[in-house]
Amino acid sequence: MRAVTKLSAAAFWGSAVVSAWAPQFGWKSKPQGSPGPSGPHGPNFWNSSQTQGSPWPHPTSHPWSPSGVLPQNATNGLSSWGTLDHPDFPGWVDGPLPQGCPWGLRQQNDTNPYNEKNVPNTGMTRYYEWEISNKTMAPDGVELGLLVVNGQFPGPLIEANWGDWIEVKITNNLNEGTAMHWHGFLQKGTPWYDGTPGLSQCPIAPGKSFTYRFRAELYGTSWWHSHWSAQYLNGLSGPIIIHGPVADQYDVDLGPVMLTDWFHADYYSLVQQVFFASEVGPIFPPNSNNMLINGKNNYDCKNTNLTCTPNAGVSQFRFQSGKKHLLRLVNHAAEAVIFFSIDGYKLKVVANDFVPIEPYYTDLVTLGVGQRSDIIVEATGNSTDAVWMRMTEGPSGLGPPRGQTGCSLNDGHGVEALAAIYYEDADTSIPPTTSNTIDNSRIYFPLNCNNQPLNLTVPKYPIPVQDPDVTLNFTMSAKYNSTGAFKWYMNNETYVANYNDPTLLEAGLGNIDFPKESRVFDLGTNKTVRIIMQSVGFPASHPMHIHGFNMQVLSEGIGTWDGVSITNPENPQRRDTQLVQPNGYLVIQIELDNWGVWPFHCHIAWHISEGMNINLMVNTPYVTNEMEIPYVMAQTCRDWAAFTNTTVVNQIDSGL
Ligand SMILES: *[C@@H]1O[C@H](CO)[C@@H](O)[C@H](O)[C@H]1NC(C)=O
Ligand SMILES: *[C@@H]1O[C@H](CO)[C@@H](O)[C@H](O)[C@H]1NC(C)=O
Ligand SMILES: *[C@@H]1O[C@H](CO)[C@@H](O)[C@H](O)[C@H]1NC(C)=O
Ligand SMILES: *[C@@H]1O[C@H](CO)[C@@H](O)[C@H](O)[C@H]1NC(C)=O
Ligand SMILES: *[C@@H]1O[C@H](CO)[C@@H](O)[C@H](O)[C@H]1NC(C)=O
Ligand SMILES: *[C@@H]1O[C@H](CO)[C@@H](O)[C@H](O)[C@H]1NC(C)=O
Ligand SMILES: *[C@@H]1O[C@H](CO)[C@@H](O)[C@H](O)[C@H]1NC(C)=O
Ligand SMILES: *[C@@H]1O[C@H](CO)[C@@H](O)[C@H](O)[C@H]1NC(C)=O
Ligand SMILES: *[C@@H]1O[C@H](CO)[C@@H](O)[C@H](O)[C@H]1NC(C)=O
Ligand SMILES: *[C@@H]1O[C@H](CO)[C@@H](O)[C@H](O)[C@H]1NC(C)=O
Ligand SMILES: *[C@@H]1O[C@H](CO)[C@@H](O)[C@H](O)[C@H]1NC(C)=O
Ligand SMILES: *[C@@H]1O[C@H](CO)[C@@H](O)[C@H](O)[C@H]1NC(C)=O
Ligand SMILES: [Cu+2]
Repeated sequence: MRAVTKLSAAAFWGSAVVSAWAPQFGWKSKPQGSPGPSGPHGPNFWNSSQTQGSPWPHPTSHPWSPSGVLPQNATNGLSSWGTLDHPDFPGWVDGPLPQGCPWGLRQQNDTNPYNEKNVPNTGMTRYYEWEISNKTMAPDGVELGLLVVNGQFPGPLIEANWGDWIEVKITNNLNEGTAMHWHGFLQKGTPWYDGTPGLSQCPIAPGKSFTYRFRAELYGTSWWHSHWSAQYLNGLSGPIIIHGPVADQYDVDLGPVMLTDWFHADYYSLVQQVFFASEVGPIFPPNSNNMLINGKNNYDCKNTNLTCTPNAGVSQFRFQSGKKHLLRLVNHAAEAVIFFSIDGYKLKVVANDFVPIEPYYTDLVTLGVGQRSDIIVEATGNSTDAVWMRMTEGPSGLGPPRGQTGCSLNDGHGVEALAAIYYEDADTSIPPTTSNTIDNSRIYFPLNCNNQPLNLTVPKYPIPVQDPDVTLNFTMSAKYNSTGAFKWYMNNETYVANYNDPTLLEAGLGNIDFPKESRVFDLGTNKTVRIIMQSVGFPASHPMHIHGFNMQVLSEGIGTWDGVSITNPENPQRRDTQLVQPNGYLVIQIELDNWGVWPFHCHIAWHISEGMNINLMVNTPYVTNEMEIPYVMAQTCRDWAAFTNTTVVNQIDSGL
């Protein structure tokens, strides 16, 4: 255990954050401009007047092309994401069917997908075979050992129609465990295929295979990722498209636009840093080094000692003039709140997570980790136009000592990723020349570390708020534990998984007397739960993600809930991930129509590592007496037990 200096919140956050907080909370702030602790980045790295005019890419002595100097297999392995060759997507997989399309006459606004009887019975299964391995790649020119599926980064697409079954056989060729989560899927009747190691299954042991089988009960855009520790941030994530009814016309489906922060380090050493960091060292918090769109970006090689090639290449997309393009935005980051825009263009938001909404226009989409937005963009330019797609996490939340702070942590070198959008007659050998149309003040901490206002987001299929059967209150807080590791707590307790003894499988055996670090909340036969969350002390925003459900988002804001206000009570926003604002509150409600044991956790990789998770046990009599767990789950545990008989697993974090 490394020794650390324990610091007050004010010292930890530095003067800038304290100043930012002073107005709301009356904290004593140091005067602006007083010398702060010297962080890992130089002073003034984020200064709006300088940054807005900064040349792109970083100045180099030779001309560059968006397609870059590295071949695709060096940056992204066997993936074709981010290249102009990448195909557009059809309205659904397979040709025309008797009723025209696989979901018949069902529309977004007249079919309740949470009632299984309404989900189309397509009779189809989509099969995938995946091999997970360890490959050296350089997504932004910096060489790194990536953990990837079938040699691809970002990982392979899962594509299916609403109502299809999906079967993914995974072979683990890493030297450690893994488990794959299908983000946003309800897993009704299949909770053991949810992919949470120590919770819904034993990890897949090295050299072993495991087959997930689950149904596409909802439709839209999502992603899959490893749920073993922070493994996914080294490459184990990829997009999911479930085709379903379209209410808002578009002409071309450009497919997934995967957005992430990027670290030039292996996840294990980053998690070590997370536990023992302080802003004044000796160990600093993991600051992201860069950002990627569909797994690509450039990097200024002078900032690293790792093997690095400048101008590796940025992602490229095609626009057809006059047409409407669907873009499926996914935040697959470890930590970043992501701000997305296209220079000078209006973005029509038509879905958040797996929930189609009444469309609204914006010029800036904000996504917390795990969130998705489907947007439609009309190509209003002329046929030779080229335009930048732009994505940033803004300035670092821990500095600089002077100047503005943002919602995420970074070293200040690669806080933005661009991708080139070319119209049909554009010269694709030269970069676009458009400039940012978003004012920097719109991405600053703390007022912007949140999703679009709830009143903008109205689901197409209305579900009113009911009086809940039970209400749970949680306080979210952070502190060092008694042995000096920084942890997140929900009501003063922190979560730890036992890889060898998954909670769901124990519950299936009727054993529900769990240790407190399993954080199981037995909801019995309650039909609805309201959860009130209050974040205190340490001002971070949290993308809270529920497995097995969409949640109604009743209210959110900075400060404390008044106990009554609900936004759009006749039809509140629903989704599977929602940001809690720094020192804010979030009130959600869930209809408990899905038996199982379901985690509800912060999706920031560090915070879930640090234990920010609770588990809801739903329909306990069914889970303990009637649930029939497939035999294969026990085999996975035997394989894991055999592996851990001979290998000591160094479980550094909560496990998830
Ligand atoms: C990339 O592809 C080229 C040509 O097919 C091949 O020569 C090269 O070895 C590949 N590089 C990697 C890193 O796989
Ligand atoms: C659903 O949307 C369609 C097309 O906008 C509209 O014609 C129909 O009336 C709507 N149905 C319901 C139940 O709102
Ligand atoms: C990946 O490969 C490197 C080099 O062989 C090894 O040190 C590392 O432990 C491997 N990681 C995993 C997760 O298999
Ligand atoms: C590279 O290594 C040198 C020598 O160890 C060190 O002084 C320098 O700070 C390093 N540069 C970066 C960008 O890490
Ligand atoms: C497109 O823009 C270019 C440059 O402004 C102009 O020269 C050209 O005439 C335009 N083409 C069309 C079809 O409007
Ligand atoms: C930002 O840069 C401008 C011009 O370079 C300078 O005048 C100003 O003081 C800087 N602001 C901060 C906060 O450093
Ligand atoms: C929506 O909420 C925002 C902030 O919460 C508020 O500023 C705005 O006035 C609201 N708009 C409507 C139409 O109620
Ligand atoms: C504190 O957290 C660290 C890191 O997860 C863990 O190894 C250690 O056991 C914890 N200490 C206590 C007393 O729980
Ligand atoms: C958590 O600990 C604080 C401080 O000891 C205490 O005031 C609070 O009541 C505790 N909360 C719960 C839910 O136990
Ligand atoms: C509802 O949930 C609460 C809180 O976990 C529990 O105490 C209660 O027994 C449950 N009620 C039923 C009917 O299961
Ligand atoms: C939960 O919080 C709400 C509002 O913050 C409060 O009215 C209620 O009494 C709390 N309930 C419990 C059980 O603590
Ligand atoms: C683990 O080792 C013990 C003692 O050597 C042995 O009895 C047991 O069968 C082993 N378990 C597995 C799953 O290999
Ligand atoms: Cu969090």
